Amino acid sequence: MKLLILNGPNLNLLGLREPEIYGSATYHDLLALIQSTAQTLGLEATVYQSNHEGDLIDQIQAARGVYDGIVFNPAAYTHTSVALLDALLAVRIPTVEVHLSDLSQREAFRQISYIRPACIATFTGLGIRGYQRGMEFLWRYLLRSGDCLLYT
Ligand code: CA2
Repeated sequence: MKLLILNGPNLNLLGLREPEIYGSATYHDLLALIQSTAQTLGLEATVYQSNHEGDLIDQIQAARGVYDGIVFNPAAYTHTSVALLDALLAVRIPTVEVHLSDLSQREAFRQISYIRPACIATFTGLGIRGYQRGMEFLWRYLLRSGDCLLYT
């Protein structure tokens, strides 16, 4: 099983500011958690971060036939990007939306997620543990649905 973990703008700076909102874990901590979760579940995880919307769209398009599932934190593009929604709807790869912070407790403009209609689940407000929960959720979902393209 192969999962693509996609991160949007500024998430590479995780740990450098606003720990009260995003937690104190660094981006390096996040990468380590993703790889240890992948090892535990016996799957392969590839992480990609970009500050550019078009890059993220390219990655989603290229994921077709390669990845079984996507864990996606589009960061600020969550609240603006119909293009990311369209890319996810086009490739139809099971996708889990993840946010470090609890969006329901934040500004009105963060209450809208354009990508949510294309996602099978959302984890929000769990810090970097949300990525682990998202990977576990996809792992179970893919094994149950029999939709896994690649077994290792
Ligand atoms: O809570 C989340 O994961 C967000 O997707 C993070 C985005 C924000 O725009 C969304 O509304 C919610 C911000 C990403 C910036 O990440 C940093 C976090 C800490 C330090 C530097 C960057």
